[in-house]
Amino acid sequence: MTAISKILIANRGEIALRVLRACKELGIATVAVHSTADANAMHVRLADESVCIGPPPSRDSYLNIHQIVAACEITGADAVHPGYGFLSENAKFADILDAHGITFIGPTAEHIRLMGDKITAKKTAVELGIPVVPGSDGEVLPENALEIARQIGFPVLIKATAGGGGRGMKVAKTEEELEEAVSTARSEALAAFGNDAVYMEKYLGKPRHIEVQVVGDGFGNAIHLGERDCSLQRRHQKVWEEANSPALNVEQRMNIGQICADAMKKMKYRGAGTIEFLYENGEFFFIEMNTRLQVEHPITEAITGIDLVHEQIRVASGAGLSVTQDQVVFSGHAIECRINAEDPRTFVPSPGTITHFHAPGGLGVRVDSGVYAGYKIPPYYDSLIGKLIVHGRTRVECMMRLRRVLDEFVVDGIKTTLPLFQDLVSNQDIANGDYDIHWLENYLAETSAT
Ligand code: MV4
Repeated sequence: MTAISKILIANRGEIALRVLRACKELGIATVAVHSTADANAMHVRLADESVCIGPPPSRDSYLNIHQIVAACEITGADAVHPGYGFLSENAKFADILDAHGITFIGPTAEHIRLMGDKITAKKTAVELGIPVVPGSDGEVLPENALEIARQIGFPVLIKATAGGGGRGMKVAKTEEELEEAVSTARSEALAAFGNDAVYMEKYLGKPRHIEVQVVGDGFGNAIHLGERDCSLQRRHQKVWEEANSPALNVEQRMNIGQICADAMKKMKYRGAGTIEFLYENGEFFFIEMNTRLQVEHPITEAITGIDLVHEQIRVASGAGLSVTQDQVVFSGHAIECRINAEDPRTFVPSPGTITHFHAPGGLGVRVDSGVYAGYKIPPYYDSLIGKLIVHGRTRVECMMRLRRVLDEFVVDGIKTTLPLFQDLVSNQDIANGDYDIHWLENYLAETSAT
């Protein structure tokens, strides 16, 4: 056991507040770090101490490992919570903290590396008994591409091994399209990641994106906390997430959950993780694993009552999980809407000053946000300004509550994605839970004013 008494939060915005809240509840002191652009941010005001770590560009502040380590040394922080994004899946950062005797609140550097390389991640998934998308056995070279594609069967998808989040993917529908798809994917991968290695998969046409939440203690105990359906996305940015998935029944949930928990036990995974699947015609296909807390984690918290950040801090200190699988009780349905400072139709960022802000309340409502009336949103960072999480005993009750809550929410002075959710909550396909990963982009195209 390594007792944690002071946590430095290497992040900003709503997730920095989210982590601060967990630390306070656990009686752990907090250090905020911030760029010069974030001196007035809420996470800085709420933390016990704060350190300015550099100018606005992320690479000079929130991604600057040396500045963050220095901030730990100055304040005596004995652990770092990275939140999501920034350094949360940076194995070198985990190694450097380790070398300084500072606890990284996350998995081992080795597990971050393993899952960061998508070919290795997929091979590991196979070894651990997780179902994967049919595809190449490792890297595909241009000279072997046709033979491999014929074995898999068209259409195929070329993916960058260093990729993730949809960057560097190319579909080849026919043999004629293959050569160009492979060469474009390779050059895009090289430009984006400095690594031109690609692999090949059967292309799934209309899948849902369903991900399973896991937590492990690093000693061979691990549990699953059910799934989240994140199919409603635009350009690989999730917009609306729900737990449970409208597509699954209890048996399917417990089945895939158990497969994931068993896999995490085998690898002695430590920390919170998300195993991403494509789901089509009743089958799950592993695509990636994220070795961090995710933006949409609160919907899992809503249906299980388990605080994921508490669990992350516990397992980082060696204290083990607070619950066994048998003690996990799934209750009701939760939906998260991501409130972005963006035009609700074009998604063009809309930074500026928030003139009025009123967060909704009432039973089953949670708002995680780092903004307030009078706050000026800086233009340097991503446009997520808050998350609305609504819980109900059933999906129908959750949707009814969401409709009421959206009417109450006021954010003036900037454009936000709130009007989009007003539309979605009244849509028949959404009411039926009848959507896949392409639904939202098609909807936006069909309902555009022009
Ligand atoms: C796929 C796929 C279809 N078939 N793989 C995109 C992000 C990356 N994590 C994996 N992605 C996809 N992989 C096969 N074999 C379609 C996607 C995909 C997607 C996946 C999840 C959520 C949204 C998506 C949007 C477009 C494409």
